[in-house]
Amino acid sequence: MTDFNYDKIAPGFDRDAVLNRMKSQMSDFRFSHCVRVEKEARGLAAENGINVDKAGLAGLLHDYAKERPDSEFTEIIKAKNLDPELLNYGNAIWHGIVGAEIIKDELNVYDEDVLNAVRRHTVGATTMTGVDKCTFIADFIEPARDFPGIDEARTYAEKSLDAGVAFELKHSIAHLIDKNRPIYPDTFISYNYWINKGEL
Ligand code: DGI
Ligand code: FE
Ligand code: FE
Repeated sequence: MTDFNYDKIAPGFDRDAVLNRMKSQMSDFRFSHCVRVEKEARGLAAENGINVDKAGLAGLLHDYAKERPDSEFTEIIKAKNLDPELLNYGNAIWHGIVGAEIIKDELNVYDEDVLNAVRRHTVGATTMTGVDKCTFIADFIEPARDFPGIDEARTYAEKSLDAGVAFELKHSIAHLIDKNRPIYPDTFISYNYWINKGEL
């Protein structure tokens, strides 16, 4: 597809080298998911007048740390004095919020728009930039996603990014409750904010 222009956002960023690095440290499924999310995020950004390269880079890197061991995340939470409350959760929450720190340290990507989109890609936030929204939604609706509700998710994402975010939060919380899984408080805070916007 289009040329990637990540060097402007993260000077020295070598996409091919990062792809090889990702391929060597995650499952084939996860790797191809990341590449699909990159493409989906770029498409959503283009349709909505948002910085395509920032959305693409965040999409590519969003699950960069997902397959790291728990011990690596807990060490970083302590070493970087991140919110100790994080220690009560697990990989599902850590791979975005703590994963952004790993991306900074290993890939020298310091663009806060990209890092915030990675941090927010699982639980959302009340204040979300266009890049955050594209990354969040692209992760949910990339072409290989198939679950009850995916058609609705894609329809809402087409309607508006805000509707796509609201639907995704509603769907994710309902799914977690159905599976008896704990819910990170920020996920509820995000849900309350986006559902009140009345886009659904
Ligand atoms: O990393 P992905 O699988 O591509 O997608 P994701 O980062 O959106 O979600 C990762 C997992 O986290 C998924 O199984 C759903 C779960 N999750 C989302 N919000 C919460 C959550 N898990 C907990 N425990 N609490 C949450 O609030
Ligand atoms: Fe993720
Ligand atoms: Fe993902």
